[in-house]
Amino acid sequence: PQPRRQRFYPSQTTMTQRISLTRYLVEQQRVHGLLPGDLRLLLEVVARACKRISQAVNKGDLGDVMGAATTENVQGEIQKKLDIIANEVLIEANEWGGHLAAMASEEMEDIYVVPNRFPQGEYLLMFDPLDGSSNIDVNVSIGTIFSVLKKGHDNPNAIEPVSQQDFLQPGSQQVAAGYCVYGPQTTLVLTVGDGVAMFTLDREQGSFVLTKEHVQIPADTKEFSINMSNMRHWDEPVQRYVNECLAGKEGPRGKDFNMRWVASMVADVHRILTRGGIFLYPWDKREPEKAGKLRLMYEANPMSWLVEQAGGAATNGRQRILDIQPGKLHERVSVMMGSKNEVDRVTSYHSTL
Ligand code: AHM
Ligand code: MG
Repeated sequence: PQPRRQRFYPSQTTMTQRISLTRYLVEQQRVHGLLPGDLRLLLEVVARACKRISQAVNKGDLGDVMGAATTENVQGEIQKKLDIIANEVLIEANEWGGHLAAMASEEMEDIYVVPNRFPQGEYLLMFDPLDGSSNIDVNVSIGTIFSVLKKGHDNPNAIEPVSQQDFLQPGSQQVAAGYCVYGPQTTLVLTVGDGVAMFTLDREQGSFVLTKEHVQIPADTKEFSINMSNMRHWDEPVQRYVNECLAGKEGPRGKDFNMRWVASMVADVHRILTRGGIFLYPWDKREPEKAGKLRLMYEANPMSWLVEQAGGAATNGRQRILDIQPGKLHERVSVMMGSKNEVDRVTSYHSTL
């Protein structure tokens, strides 16, 4: 493999050598040819929107941003005010730049086609504007997740107007994916297919600064992340996997495991990208027709690509998530992702049934 490029980090260099998100993206475009100009613009605009969302999140009770709205989203969940604000910020920031054909969001039933008064581009942007909404009012980390596809990837000559059908591409077709976690720090995490990079928001400068590159998830871990209160509803392979973790040193795994559950996928996956671990939100028996809780296209796919780009794995127990052909925009999926050896193990338990 090619030797990795070396970078300077703030701790080793002067402030003037810090690498901004803009510079990182320009280098990806110029040096690696990975990033068409329009895609670079798109990512800068998403980052700018995340800064605005971060500001709103930080205001908390000082702004009119806390608590429930009076509306329900397409999933039948009561929306929080911040869900709506974050959705609007992302749409307003992205609709005029000429880089997008349409957007789709957890908070909107149908796709949002770029209005006629603006030029239309070739990209499709999907997002969960504010993931982990139940944490907003208790001042715990939340985040924005996004995924970028190209319109008509399988039919570049298509001239039909953009439709939901254009979005129904497997995650392996993503051209960029990332999330922004609003925690003790605001951190933007990004992949364009050349590994995973992390950028910390410098509030004084108002810009994202590169703080980690070539992120790698260790293949082994002693930490799992799952909502244990649902244990009795899981199917047998997931019960077996978690029971073996719980059995610790004396059990078949021969080691003690730790458990963490933030109830924000963004925060849980951020921990896994930082120090390893496995995250599971499996199918369960209560609503057997539902494939899982999390949404495939704007939650599982972008997170799966980031995790794979960092050397981890992501499956639904039976199949690589990125290979799933979506049938509808708000499709749900069972999720197991993180340290490769653990994901491989729980996936293998599904095939031995
Ligand atoms: P949301 O998109 O409505 O916020 O729901 C998704 C969230 C994930 O971030 C998190 O992993 C999960 O739901 C938490 O679920 P639970 O309430 O079962 O702990
Ligand atoms: Mg969500």
